[in-house]
Amino acid sequence: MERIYIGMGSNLAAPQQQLRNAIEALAQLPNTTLVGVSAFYQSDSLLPGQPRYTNAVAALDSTLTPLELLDALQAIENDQGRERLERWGPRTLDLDILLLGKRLIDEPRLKVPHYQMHLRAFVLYPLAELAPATLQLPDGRLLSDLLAGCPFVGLERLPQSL
Ligand code: PH2
Ligand code: MG
Ligand code: MG
Repeated sequence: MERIYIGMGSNLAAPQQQLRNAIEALAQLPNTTLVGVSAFYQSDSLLPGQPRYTNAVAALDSTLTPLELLDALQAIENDQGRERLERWGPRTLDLDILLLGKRLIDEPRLKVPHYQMHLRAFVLYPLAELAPATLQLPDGRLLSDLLAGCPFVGLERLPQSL
């Protein structure tokens, strides 16, 4: 059993409701327990000209294999109307595997840790609500160090999330 962190994001079609629906779907995954969900955070899109995003992080324990988990997350994205028109286009739901225990995965379909998680305040601050500051990435970097290098700028933590 491994602790898994999932980054969730939406900037189309009632983003907060999209995240709530995704959380329900995560809780129903086979061989998986939903351990926690962060608050919701709003921020501007990294790509200009798109609606603002709502983001959160979920923690899971699961015995699914990494590719089974990826398939399950993509099925949830598709169920919630995800259209894959362009890379980084606006989306109803994005579910990204951030961390999978201490595994380092470099396969065509799946790279873990998420390659940009250390740069994204909308990932690191919700993650820090669920994980200890001593959390280590596979390369030994500490979550506390990533946070120190990524200021809490442009993020709005919503008072009421779920
Ligand atoms: N995801 C992107 C591109 N830009 N911006 C914010 N604020 N939040 C996201 O989740 C996000 C983004 C592509 O995955
Ligand atoms: Mg994605
Ligand atoms: Mg993403």
